[in-house]
Amino acid sequence: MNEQQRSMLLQSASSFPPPKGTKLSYGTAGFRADASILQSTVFRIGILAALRSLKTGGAVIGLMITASHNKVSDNGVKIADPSGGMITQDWEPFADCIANAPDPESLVQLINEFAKKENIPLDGAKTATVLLGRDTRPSGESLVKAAKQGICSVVGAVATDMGIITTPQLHWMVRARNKGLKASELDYFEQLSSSFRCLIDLIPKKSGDNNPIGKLIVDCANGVGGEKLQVLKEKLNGLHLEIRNSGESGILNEGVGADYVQKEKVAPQGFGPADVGIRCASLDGDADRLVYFTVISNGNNKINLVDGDKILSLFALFIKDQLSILSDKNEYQPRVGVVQTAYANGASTKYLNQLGLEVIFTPTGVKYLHGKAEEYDIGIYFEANGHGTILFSEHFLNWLEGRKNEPSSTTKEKQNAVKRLWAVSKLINQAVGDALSGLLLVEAILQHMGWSVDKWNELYHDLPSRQLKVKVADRSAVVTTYAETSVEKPPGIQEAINAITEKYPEGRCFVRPSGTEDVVRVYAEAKTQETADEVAASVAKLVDQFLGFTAS
Ligand code: G16
Repeated sequence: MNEQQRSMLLQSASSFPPPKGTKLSYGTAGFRADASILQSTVFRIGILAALRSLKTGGAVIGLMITASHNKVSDNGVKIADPSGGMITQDWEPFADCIANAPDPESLVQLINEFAKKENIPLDGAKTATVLLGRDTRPSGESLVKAAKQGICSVVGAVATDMGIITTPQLHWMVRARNKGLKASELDYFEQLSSSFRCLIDLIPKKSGDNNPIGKLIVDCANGVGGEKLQVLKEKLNGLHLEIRNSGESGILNEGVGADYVQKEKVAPQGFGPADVGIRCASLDGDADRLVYFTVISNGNNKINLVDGDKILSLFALFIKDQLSILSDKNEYQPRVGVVQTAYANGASTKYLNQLGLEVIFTPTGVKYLHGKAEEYDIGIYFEANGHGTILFSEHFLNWLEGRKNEPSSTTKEKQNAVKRLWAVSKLINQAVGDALSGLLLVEAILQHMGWSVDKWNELYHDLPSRQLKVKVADRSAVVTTYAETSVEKPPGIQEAINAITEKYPEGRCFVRPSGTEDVVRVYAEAKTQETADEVAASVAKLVDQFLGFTAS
């Protein structure tokens, strides 16, 4: 590192002292904490983003300021790699180190050592480019400024602020920029709307039957999704859409949004008896999660939840149907893989297995699921919380392209299946789970099938489940294994969990530390709702006994 670089870093770092007495770590989806303590972390991650760009030969890197589903007073920062996916996990320890460096001198020393080890040129000969985005949190503006200062304290680095956008839009733009494709926000909307229209146009229409599945109402969590969905709505006339909780009044993620709806299994604010029988969906605060639901009549705000597992099942079924139209014994058979986590409802896994699909499990976090899904020709991944997408390999897309140009000897049905799969690959975000593109794909498939939300929900019946959060003294004391289905530490807790669950028919339960909130999560399934609640409550008590503030 030359003297100019060193003094630039030292000078700017002196304006961003780290918070005292707090140790931050790069969690499930980046750093998250109360926004008031994040200035220094975001500044330092700005530096990291610029280094990552230099390391990858000047490729565009994304930096998103968001705390997604967390409460409005929180914020966070995460990095998108040149592929548009999450930053390589190899860099997470460095992120932790620089976030916690106690003073500018030690920060610069860490950067210098890392740059040497990774052969990152810090002489200004190369340009680094970082795209910035933020969600609607009030703290976002000043955190973006901190990120820009971090980026610009690396010689030759340029920050481009994309303003308020959804997290998946930023990931999409990074991927598109690095592939030399059209990458503006307008291009994003154009790609989604044109591929959606293509799927709708391929549905054999019965006369006078324009959108047989009726209206959709979308809860936008009082976040960024409302404004963006409005843009899509204006571009699409095949979609009968009503937007609610778009943020004019109401607080981000408070009593609204995908996380609330999925965890509490109740209707979000602004929904009620008048909505019974209507298909409803919910996004989260930065529009990377999607769940569907219907309001139950006289149900005291209760809902029928159609979660990420059901979205996954619908997508898998559709893809499988299209592939079977194309299938030819002597031809290439694409490998389809389905990726879930321990939160996947047992009934969904059984259903997917029955479809003949290969189901793989990873720990929680898109960074794990995405990587696994990439190993397939078509990798479909979803978390039960509504975070997921479908990935298509280059190899598969090339094959599809070849089929597109096949002579007219192939049947119309086959030609249409090719066009449908091609349109899905354009519609569904290839960089990360995206509630807006996921929603359009769900709507297109339901219209294609002529299915109501109830018919879709009947694909299988969820095993009753319950999720709880437990506040503990130190959540990092919980260490899990086997894709988070078993606890290694503290010793003895897994045996105690087993002793509880084996008392209940079809009982299953696991605990894991959250990577986005300061809690330990408990998930339980059992034959009835009552027993699932019982298992969850007993295990939550156990977690408190082992790890709670009063535990010795
Ligand atoms: C993030 C991750 C998801 C994960 C969720 C909850 O979602 O992207 O993969 O499922 O956090 O993680 P945890 O249980 O560790 O708190 P989001 O929507 O908050 O970005």
